[in-house]
Amino acid sequence: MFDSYIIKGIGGFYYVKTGGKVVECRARGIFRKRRVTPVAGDIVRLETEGGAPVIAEILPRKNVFVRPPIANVDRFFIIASTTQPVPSTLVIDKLSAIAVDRGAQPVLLITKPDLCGPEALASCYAHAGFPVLTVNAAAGEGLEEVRALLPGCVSVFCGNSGVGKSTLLGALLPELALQTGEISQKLGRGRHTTREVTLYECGGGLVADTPGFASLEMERAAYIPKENLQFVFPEIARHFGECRFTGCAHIAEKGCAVRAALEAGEIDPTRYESYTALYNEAKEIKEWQTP
Ligand SMILES: Nc1nc2c(ncn2[C@@H]2O[C@H](COP(=O)(O)OP(=O)(O)OP(=O)(O)O)[C@@H](O)[C@H]2O)c(=O)[nH]1
Ligand SMILES: [Mg+2]
Ligand SMILES: [Zn+2]
Repeated sequence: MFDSYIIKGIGGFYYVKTGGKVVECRARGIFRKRRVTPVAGDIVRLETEGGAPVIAEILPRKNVFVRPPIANVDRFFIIASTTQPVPSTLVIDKLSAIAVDRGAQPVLLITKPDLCGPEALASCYAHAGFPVLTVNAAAGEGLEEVRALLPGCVSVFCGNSGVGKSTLLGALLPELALQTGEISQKLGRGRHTTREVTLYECGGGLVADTPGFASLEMERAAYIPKENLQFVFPEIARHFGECRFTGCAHIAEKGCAVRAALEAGEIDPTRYESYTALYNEAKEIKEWQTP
């Protein structure tokens, strides 16, 4: 897809796919001076320094994320399991809001439908305005729907530790033989939690497996000003300009079209709860605290 791009970075070394092969290299010192960290997904220009390849330039990024560290993302598959771990709609909604804010498409991907019915979680997203897929990797169910979204795009699998990101990637790329983690059993021992972001060629696009997180805070780098939050919830954005008051925050105002849509069942309650939670969080962040 790209000429030369970073597939993985570990401890100051970068693995760059270029001309059909992978080269290990360092980055020019200038990046550290400028406080720019190369990340997976970066499109780079290599030069030779003392006989070894070095990253000399990072081409302009479409977007860049701190956690997971990755650039030029077209689509985030936000992966949530029906149970083990129990899904958090707030975490899903934060991730989808950040994705939309940075020009990437969110897709909710529900795993472990064999353990618990996916309907409850899927119904929260019935009106969210982005795709919802259910996948059972072991049974091969739902994989075609995932594959259909891969060509020509940089996709990222993100979500809590143990939801099945690596398992899904392994089902899409069986030749990879990715190691996945056994949850609960033998705590620590024999667990293969993904440690770094790695980009794989998959189905005519690039897919990143990422390490999960135990909790997600709205990181400073991902801060969305409260006025912009209405635009990153597609089902709320749809009502922009319909409220009685311009500048309506859709919290307690009279004549609010968003609250009317909520009461009419056109916006799902947990999505609206997440909107208000993020709005109140954003209200607390002072301008000088932002990057
Ligand atoms: N029952 C069931 N188990 C699954 C399913 N998908 C994954 N698992 C199991 O869930 C556990 C965790 O899967 P992983 O793929 O390692 O999860 P991960 O999201 O990559 O986790 P981290 O790398 O820690 O972020 C493994 O034991 C998988 O076998 C599923 O659809 N059903
Ligand atoms: Mg993993
Ligand atoms: Zn309103």
